[in-house]
Amino acid sequence: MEGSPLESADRDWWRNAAIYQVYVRSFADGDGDGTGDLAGVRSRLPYLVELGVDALWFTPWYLSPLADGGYDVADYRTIDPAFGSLAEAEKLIAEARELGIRSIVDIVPNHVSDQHVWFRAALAAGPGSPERALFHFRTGRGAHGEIPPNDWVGEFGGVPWTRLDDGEWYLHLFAPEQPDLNWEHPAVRQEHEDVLRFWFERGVAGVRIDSAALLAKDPALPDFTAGQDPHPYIDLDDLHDIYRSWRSIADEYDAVFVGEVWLPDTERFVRYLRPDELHTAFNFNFLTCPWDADLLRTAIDRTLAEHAPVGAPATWVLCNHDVTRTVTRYGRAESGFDFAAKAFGTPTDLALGTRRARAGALLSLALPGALYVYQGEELGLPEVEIARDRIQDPMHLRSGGVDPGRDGCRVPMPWTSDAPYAGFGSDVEPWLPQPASWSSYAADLQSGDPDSMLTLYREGLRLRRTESGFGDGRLSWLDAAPGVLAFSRTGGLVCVVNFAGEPAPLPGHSRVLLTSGPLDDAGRLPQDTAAWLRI
Ligand code: TEU
Repeated sequence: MEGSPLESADRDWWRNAAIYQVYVRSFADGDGDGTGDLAGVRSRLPYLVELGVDALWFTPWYLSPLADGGYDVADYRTIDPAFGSLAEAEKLIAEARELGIRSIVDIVPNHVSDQHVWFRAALAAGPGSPERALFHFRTGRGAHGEIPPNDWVGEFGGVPWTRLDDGEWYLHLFAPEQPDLNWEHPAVRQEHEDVLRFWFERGVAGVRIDSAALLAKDPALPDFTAGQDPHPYIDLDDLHDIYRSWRSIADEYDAVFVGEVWLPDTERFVRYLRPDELHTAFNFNFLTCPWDADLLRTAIDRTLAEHAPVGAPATWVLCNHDVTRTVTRYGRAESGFDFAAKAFGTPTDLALGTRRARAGALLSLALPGALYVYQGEELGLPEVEIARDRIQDPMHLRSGGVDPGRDGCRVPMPWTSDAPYAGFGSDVEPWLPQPASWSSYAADLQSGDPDSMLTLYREGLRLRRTESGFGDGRLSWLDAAPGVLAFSRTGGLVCVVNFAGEPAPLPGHSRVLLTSGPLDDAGRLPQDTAAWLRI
């Protein structure tokens, strides 16, 4: 590890950070039971140090029935026994810190598990009780209350209301096991502020806020007719007051937020990033953008232009646990991402997708701001088409089996090519099946291979840390042929990406730092290839 110890490190680390997303359940299995766990993460810390990331974002590791992979939290102050214990989480946070890696935990404020003590109490207490006021309970419409209270469609499809035997309905924007909290209730606000402190006290450097634009609801829970403004539950103004009070707590601990804010309207999006609100938010416009020079340039320009007035750094994300993996997406005719367009059996050219994902990696590492890498992205893992009878994702189940869901990007990691279950660590078959090809992606094979995705990421992240010009700062576009993007950062650092059919000549008087693939015999940059240069 180069650089100074964390204690004296730059308080602005998050403006440039490379943050690695650990989907704990699928990262590494330390106890052999088929499910990834904290022991597994601890055993792989040396790998993460060698990869060269600054922080780890852990998807929810709290007590949970795992009806939505842990985004159904039964108790924020307990680690799920499938993953380990609170003492072990504290150890992991401390060990990572020793190695120069910060930790970010995932808070899910929109809803809790139906097994959370609050919801169980609400069910037991019955209609009209103060316990039910923590959630959104309503009577139904129709002569016998048999019609849901409003016409909303859930985020996972279907009706986001479930009726109880006592006749009342409760709201769940996601699965029925995820009842939505009532953010008008002071106890809901108080509890979340306490939970933030609980984790900040344990040394976490940041919090990812799940579904950050959904918590506040119009208390009338009105029907939603398309185009209605404001929307009854997306991006309500009340949210900003909640995040301002969270910010004051984070400031006491020097901790930071990253909001999961899915809003295509960038102007609305950056309101969450005003100086007294969230530090950062995921930039999904970049993630959803097709592999196309003009569209990506527009997405980059809009992102930078919208972030500038609030002074927040952009984040660059190509992949996470909810979306089709990058090498697969970029290998498809429709290379953008759209939840609604996911389908079984979509034709994919993995060689093409891999080439583009390599170029996309160098593009995103060179852009101004912070960067997220989702576990397995550095191995070039493809999306897996999971057999229908093995899919666990509620998104699949609630779509009536039409949507393949998100399990295909959550397949347990391959570590060792010649070990059972590709070295995931299990003695039994992991919770999701790994395809036959999995061991060919194993980290140990890629480690010694100069042409592997892992080597590209290691080298890219190393240069991003050691060379000047990367991270937060300015970007200037350079003249380039159609279908080629070229920009400079400070100090003569240049990134060129060729999306076009014709090989692109590289600027003269430059030294090549790294390329995503070989240059041609004339030293030109082939299609779907990126290069970093120093001029
Ligand atoms: O995802 C939220 C999310 O992806 C949706 O709000 C999304 O905008 C919608 O499904 C698109 O129609 C987070 C987590 O990342 C995800 O894994 C969880 O399942 C979800 O929240 C519920 O907690």
